[in-house]
Amino acid sequence: MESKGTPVGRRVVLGMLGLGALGVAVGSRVQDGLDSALSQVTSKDPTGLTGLLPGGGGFRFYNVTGSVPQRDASNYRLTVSGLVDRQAGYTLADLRAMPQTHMVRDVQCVTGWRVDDTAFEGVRLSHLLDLAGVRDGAGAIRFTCFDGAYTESLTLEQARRDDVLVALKMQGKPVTSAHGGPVRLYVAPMYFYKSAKWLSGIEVTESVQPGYWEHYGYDVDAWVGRSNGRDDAPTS
Ligand SMILES: Nc1nc2c(c(=O)[nH]1)N[C@H]1C(S)=C(S)[C@@H](COP(=O)(O)O)O[C@H]1N2
Ligand SMILES: [Mo]
Repeated sequence: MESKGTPVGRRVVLGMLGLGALGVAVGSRVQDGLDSALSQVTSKDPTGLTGLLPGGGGFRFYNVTGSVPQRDASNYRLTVSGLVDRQAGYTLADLRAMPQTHMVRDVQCVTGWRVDDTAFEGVRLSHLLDLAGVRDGAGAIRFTCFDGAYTESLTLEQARRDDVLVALKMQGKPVTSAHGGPVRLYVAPMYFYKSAKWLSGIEVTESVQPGYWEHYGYDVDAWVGRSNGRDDAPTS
């Protein structure tokens, strides 16, 4: 598994520089957004607080835009579109009524921090794809987010894995706004940047379209320990 001190590839360093510059540019606005998210969470659920603070629970807060977007059961929609037989727009209630899969896996950010044994629960992405009926000629999925900026992608084969979830719960409770609620993606075998927060669109496409961080040099196939300049393969 991934550990601290693993050599970091050149492209990852370039990407981290990109992240640092962005952090400087929008840092104060990000902090404002986080503060308002924190106050909302605090008023509803005091125990949610520690999980959101840098260092608290091990998670770091990431957001490429300047505020934490808010949607709830009243206005959340997840659309499934593209190369499918049946387009769909699911409410939170629709998603909650589907078969739920629970898994406990490690979270690993490509910049080095990790949170072991994190519980995720939600609908398998493969289930949504089956409901939609993927057409011949489809090869990939493009994910969009209601922050209006972040995107991600998976090959169809990756998307059909059992350990890829459209997550409604994280750490045993509904995904908080700061963690990408009400619905985020969880791609267990890949670095956490694949796990798009504030998920609002699943588009079936012909081929992979690189996501947000992938334009900054991060690998599209983001297997933990086998991408981004890291290689845990046996040496003998
Ligand atoms: N929409 C969106 N999703 C995102 C990101 C983001 O900035 N925006 N950051 C990614 C990265 S790099 C990481 S490490 C995780 C962070 O998730 P967290 O904020 O719940 O710790 O979300 C991923 N998904
Ligand atoms: Mo990350």
